[in-house]
Amino acid sequence: QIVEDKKIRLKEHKNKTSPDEIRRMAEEQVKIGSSFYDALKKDQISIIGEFKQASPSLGKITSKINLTERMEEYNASVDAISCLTEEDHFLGNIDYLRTIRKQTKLPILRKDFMIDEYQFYEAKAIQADAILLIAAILDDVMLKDFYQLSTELGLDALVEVHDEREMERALKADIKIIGVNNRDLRDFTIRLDTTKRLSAMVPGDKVFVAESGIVTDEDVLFLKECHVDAFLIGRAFMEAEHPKELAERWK
Ligand code: IGP
Repeated sequence: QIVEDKKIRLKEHKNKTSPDEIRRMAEEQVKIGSSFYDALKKDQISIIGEFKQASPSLGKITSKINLTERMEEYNASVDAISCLTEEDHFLGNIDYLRTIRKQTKLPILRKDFMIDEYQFYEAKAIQADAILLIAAILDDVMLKDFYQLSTELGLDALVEVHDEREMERALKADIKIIGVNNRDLRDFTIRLDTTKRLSAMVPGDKVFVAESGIVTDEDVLFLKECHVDAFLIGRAFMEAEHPKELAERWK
């Protein structure tokens, strides 16, 4: 359903800004954000702080701080930003990413359901540094083509997998940044054990990201033992009055 709604939104976006126009806008951009890949590929653990206002599993999230306050905290404590731009199920918008861009030089990941080339040019046009590719909604040809297009545009790609089969596909496609989503997108159940299980398959030269359901100190300790390079944290930071305190403690 999310993908079906995305197709309708895509038409709206194309009507507002034509594919030719968006390509032109993409070409005109000068890079502001630093490298997403470099931000995660460090000796110590990295943290990606997310901005999302709702999700199908959590419903509407009420934040105690506004976006500017959030960005001040993130700028002082995390290594990269993830911004939801999906409109119908996560209440995201590309305008949030534009706003965030004005408030940070940290690399920004455009978190969305990427199903069409247009969205990659759009990501570049709004000055994102990276995009998300969800293995579960892309076949091998799309995964390869979208990965190549991202590289051509100078966007890093975080490829999200959820099981062994998807991990195999990501490894075969020679993806550099692999994320394990601990949330099952079919029934929204969280199992941090998913990261542990799949970590055994990941060669050391990859950037390995654990996503979703990271809320407590115990969660962080558990995942550190799985040798992840980075955490992606949404809800826990969105609900915290001071996400900076959590980020500093979890480093
Ligand atoms: C963040 P959480 O449980 O910390 O709020 O999760 C992030 O992993 C989640 O938002 C997410 C997501 C996605 C959202 C992971 N994969 C794909 C949209 C699309």
